[in-house]
Amino acid sequence: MQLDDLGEWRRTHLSCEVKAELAGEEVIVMGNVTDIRDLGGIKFFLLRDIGGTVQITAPKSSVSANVLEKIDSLTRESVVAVRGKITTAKQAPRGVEIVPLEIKILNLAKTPLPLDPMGRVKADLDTRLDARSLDLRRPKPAAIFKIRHHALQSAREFLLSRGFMEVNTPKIVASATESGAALFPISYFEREAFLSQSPQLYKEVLTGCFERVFEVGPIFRAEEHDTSRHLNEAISIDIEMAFATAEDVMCTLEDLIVRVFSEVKRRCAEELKILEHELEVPKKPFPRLTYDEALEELEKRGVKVPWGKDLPTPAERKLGEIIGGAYFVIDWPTEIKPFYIHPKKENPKLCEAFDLMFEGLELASGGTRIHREELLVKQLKQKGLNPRNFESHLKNMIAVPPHAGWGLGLDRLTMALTGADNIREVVLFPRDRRRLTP
Ligand code: AMO
Repeated sequence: MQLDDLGEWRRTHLSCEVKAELAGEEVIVMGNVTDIRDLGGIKFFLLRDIGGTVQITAPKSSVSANVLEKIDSLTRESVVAVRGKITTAKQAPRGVEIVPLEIKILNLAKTPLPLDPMGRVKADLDTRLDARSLDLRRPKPAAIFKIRHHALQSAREFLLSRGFMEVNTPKIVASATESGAALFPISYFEREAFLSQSPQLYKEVLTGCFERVFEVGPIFRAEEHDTSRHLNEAISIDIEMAFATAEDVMCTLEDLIVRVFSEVKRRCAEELKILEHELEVPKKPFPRLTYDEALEELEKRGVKVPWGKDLPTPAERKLGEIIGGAYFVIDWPTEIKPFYIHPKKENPKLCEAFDLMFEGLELASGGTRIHREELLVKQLKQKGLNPRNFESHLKNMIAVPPHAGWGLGLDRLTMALTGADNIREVVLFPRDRRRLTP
């Protein structure tokens, strides 16, 4: 069939702007065809655009043969432009419909569709991710990404209001920063390079120039595990702040979390309703639990974690059940935190690191950093790392002020905001052990 071009046509109204008060007006709407019905004497379809849906009603007695022919050839999700008259109609959604004078078919969807775009027929996550462009037209996934957008926007607004400057650091790097996570090697001309695990070292150096910086960017982790909370490419909101300690940046993080939760609750009430998710804004101050206290609480409930080990996922979940909501775990053993974290003065076995947890899910981690070269070199050696591999970084740590910061996973934050139980639900095109497309 011959498809139409946009030509001179431009949209005059979004579906949500088509209102009963405008009855009699001629409009042009554009969007996707959802439901199509033929009741003999009358044909209907619903047109969906970014503003919602509007009913297009074609009584056989009053529309042209060409319009009827075009409606007959429509398939669900095809893209159309409709020029027509607004008419009031009691039986139509919102009491209003458009009677078409002319229809352009701009693209025709092939049938059968790999998914039901209305979301009435359930589909498994893999099928949905394979047809993600269709999946994202469904109400629930669409609601998740609107919430994610508003979360990121309000986080940005918050950081800007606190005097942070947004920066971009390289994602092609020469060495590791996060000892626990493996690197993805890439070939970089005649050398080997890696995808960045974190903007850590760059953001630290930048405190010496701009004092308060933040970055929203991808982090790459070559972790093999297949879990509902890890991806191989994630987005992190990183901050670094001069003349500050872990406690200072924990307060910044608390304020940011409260702001983001409140803003999402205010701006996304409709999306939260679609997701049937009751969002509770955490109260400040968030509880601060030392690593030792966390271990004690767990042991009381029969979960034993040997001192000096990271909390495994089941222990994190248990702790989430005990404490609930948002809380910090502070004063971690130095040996399990990265080399750049400052050991505690009074007890160097512990360090000034923290994790922000939300109901058993780690949302962020951070701490006070080492800003003096001698201690940094000592700490690298103690961790079994070769200071020579960090030469260019050490050279750039020129008279850097005392500083602290954190990295907050945007994907995990979105899980907390939407109630999603799998990180893949909140990432447009997730990258995991098995998935490299679409
Ligand atoms: P960390 O490695 O804890 O710390 O990462 C910070 C936050 O990023 C998110 N995150 C992930 N999300 C999904 N999949 C993953 N594989 C993944 N890895 C990390 C988590 C985590 O809390 N440089 C430090 C931060 C700092 O100290 O400033 C760092 O990268 O939400």
